[in-house]
Amino acid sequence: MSWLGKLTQGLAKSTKRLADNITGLATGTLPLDEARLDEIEEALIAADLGPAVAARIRDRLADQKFAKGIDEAGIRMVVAEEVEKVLTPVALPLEIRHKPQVVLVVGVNGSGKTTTIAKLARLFKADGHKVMLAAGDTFRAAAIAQLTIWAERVGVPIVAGEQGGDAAGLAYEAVKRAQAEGIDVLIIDTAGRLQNKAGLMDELAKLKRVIAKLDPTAPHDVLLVLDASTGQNALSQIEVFRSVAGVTGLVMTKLDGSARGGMLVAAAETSRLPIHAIGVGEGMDDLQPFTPADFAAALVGRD
Ligand SMILES: Nc1nc2c(ncn2[C@@H]2O[C@H](COP(=O)(O)OP(=O)(O)OP(=O)(O)O)[C@@H](O)[C@H]2O)c(=O)[nH]1
Ligand SMILES: [Mg+2]
Repeated sequence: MSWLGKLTQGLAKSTKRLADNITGLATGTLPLDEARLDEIEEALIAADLGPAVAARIRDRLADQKFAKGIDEAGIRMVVAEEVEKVLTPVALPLEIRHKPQVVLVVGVNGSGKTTTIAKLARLFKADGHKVMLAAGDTFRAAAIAQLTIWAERVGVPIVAGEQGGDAAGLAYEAVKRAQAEGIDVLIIDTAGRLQNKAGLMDELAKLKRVIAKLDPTAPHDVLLVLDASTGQNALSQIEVFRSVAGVTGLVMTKLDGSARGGMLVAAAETSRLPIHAIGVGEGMDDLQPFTPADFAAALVGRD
């Protein structure tokens, strides 16, 4: 299936949620009165687009040009246009601009960090870059094993140590090897224990400090992986990780099978951080940079 097909299929639940929320809101007295505009605005907030985007769409629907009426397809078109406007400045693929470029991947447990790393490695490798992975989540033995399996599957080298080992020390070794071996992109996995914010902060700060000894400009990217299905919680994760890790960009995963794809729009609107890629499945090829127009059309269910 094509990426666009996967995106559309993946967003099906989100599309349905949005459609269900606005169903019936276009019919009735015309022009759209305040009460109905309020209902539409609430429906858009309930579809996770965020209050600011919902308010802008409401303002547009209040325009005189809709005095003769608007149907549901018309509302969907206005929503798609606004969604595209929000996403256009932030839909930026991760660019390789250093050698080796050190990419640190952070996020809460289960958000999809390790899988995303494998998918990114696959994308970079396909673009002809030499990729290396580092198993910086030394907290769980399973995490090291999982990344090792992915490295084999994708066909890239991995630097891994013992469970319980020092993550910063491992990252240091990985950067050193990447420099020595002419690697283009080094992607470092990390543990995601958010329950202990102080511990997480210490570990990430130490990791960054240690690799900066080998390259003062590293890490070049700090990617926060967000699980779309966590809904509004994703917004607070952005705030926390921005302050503890200096996040430079986002990846949103699990847009497939979640009804909360609208979160991507709210995350873009509130954080203004680049959204480098989106995940619509568990396979190696299920992560891609995205085109705002395609995402917006898929979200509102428009061809
Ligand atoms: N459906 C779907 N599942 C995904 C996606 N990305 C990751 N997953 C699944 O989510 C689960 C957790 O992914 P991991 O990559 O292990 O997440 P993690 O952040 O590394 O988790 P920890 O190492 O426990 O902190 C796995 O079962 C993945 O297959 C996605 O885009 N779509
Ligand atoms: Mg992991």
